[in-house]
Amino acid sequence: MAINSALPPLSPHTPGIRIRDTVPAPGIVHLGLGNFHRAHQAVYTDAAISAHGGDWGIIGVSSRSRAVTDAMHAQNMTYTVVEISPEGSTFSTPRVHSDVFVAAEDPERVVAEIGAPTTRIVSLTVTENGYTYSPATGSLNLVDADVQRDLAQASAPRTPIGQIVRGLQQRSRTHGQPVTILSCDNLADNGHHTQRLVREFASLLPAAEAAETLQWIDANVSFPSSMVDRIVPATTEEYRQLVADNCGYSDAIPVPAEPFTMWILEDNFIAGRPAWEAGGAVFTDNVAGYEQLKVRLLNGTHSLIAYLGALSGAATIPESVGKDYIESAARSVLRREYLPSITVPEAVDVGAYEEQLFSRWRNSALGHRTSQVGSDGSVKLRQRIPLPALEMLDGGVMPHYLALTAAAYMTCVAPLKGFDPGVHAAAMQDPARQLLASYASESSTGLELAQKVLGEHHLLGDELATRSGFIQRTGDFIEILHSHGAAAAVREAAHPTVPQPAESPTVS
Ligand code: CS2
Repeated sequence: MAINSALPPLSPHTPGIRIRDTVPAPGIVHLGLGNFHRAHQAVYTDAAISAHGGDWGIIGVSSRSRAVTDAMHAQNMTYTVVEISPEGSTFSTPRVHSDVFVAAEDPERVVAEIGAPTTRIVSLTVTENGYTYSPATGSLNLVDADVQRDLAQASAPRTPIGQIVRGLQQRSRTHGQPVTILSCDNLADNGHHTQRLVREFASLLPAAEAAETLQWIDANVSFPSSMVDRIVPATTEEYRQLVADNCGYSDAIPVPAEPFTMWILEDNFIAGRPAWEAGGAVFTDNVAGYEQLKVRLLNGTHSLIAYLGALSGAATIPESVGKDYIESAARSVLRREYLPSITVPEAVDVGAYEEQLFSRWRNSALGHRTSQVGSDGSVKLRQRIPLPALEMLDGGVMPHYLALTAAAYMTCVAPLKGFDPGVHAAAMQDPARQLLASYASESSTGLELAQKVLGEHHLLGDELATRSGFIQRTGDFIEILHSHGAAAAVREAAHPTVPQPAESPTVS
């Protein structure tokens, strides 16, 4: 992986870099050692420890891959964060990981680390998909083989929720010290979402064990919500080269990131926390307002940009949003369909927020891929579309652009027979890809596909599954995307050619 074998590898002794000379003692176990964590929470933690000290080192757990853990060991727990903007790049080298390892290689250690008395926070960036919840119900996905296995056997859990519950049980049975579970993923109300799944898992254990575990959790574990925001693409050879050229060392695992970063948290840490405000984190009682703002305006709009872009041949988000019709669709879904569904926090100027989003998306130096944002739509869209869509439908208005988002997603990952959505759509990964492809192979029209995916499979939840007008509209857009392309579908969303009286809410 080395770029230039003549260059020394990055280490704390590399001349000319500012870096902590010892790794901090651990206080946090983090599940999900991907790029996002290393460019976000790790950077805030570095600032907190630099400003105020404290044993808040992070034990980073990668679920399966050794790529990051091997390199972190080889580089003495450090790596480069490369802030990329069209004006230029800046480089920094956080060093906050006390240790890192791979869960699949040492599953018992995950439980032991979560259970250790030194651990006061267990944080997660495991993506929407890592929570093993069912998009249809929002509850634990009991048909997932790993969930079933983790419930049936106490040892070597594989799912993050299973690992957490087994680690909490260890705490309750040994020292009994309280701990905070901190979700840092893009899930609406992520603290409560995680708490619900953890409690649900615990409640499915054998009766006596379930009661004891739940009681301990309720008294000793806090689940603050947090809103995380920073665009962090995947590492490529180009970024390794950039580091080599600018820093004079070779780093196998640099993390590219946009300059913008934001972290809003609920201050509910039962066993203490680092002074993350030193890195700019904001503690507030209104995390929910910020989460909705971010998950809908940023992430929801991002999905539409990714799917329409991929279908238009755009490899990256800046290339996609650079097409006039995609920018116009993005602005419309943001303003007309996502915005009315949220209460904007008082401190936020929504016009400025929108402009800032577009300028972040246009950061062409960053090369954020449409296939990356488009991946895992089956679990991401469940967080983004249903609530705003239902609110509009209940108010008698058809959310055309949200239906277009769902249709563009299906066209990318489950196209009808004979349609090739292109290489960027093909590169999108999705846990439901195979299942949706089988629905597509049994469908001959867009409507049939939409009915199967939304109506029968409940991909966007139980409630939207009952809204035939929305499903019909999604089917229309699938047809247009297949026959006339993304620009035509955007025209149809802007000037619908079919009368669309939105249905009144279904009576249950
Ligand atoms: C993106 C996010 O992949 C996606 O779905 O919308 O990863 C987005 O880049 C981050 O949430 C920005 O904070």
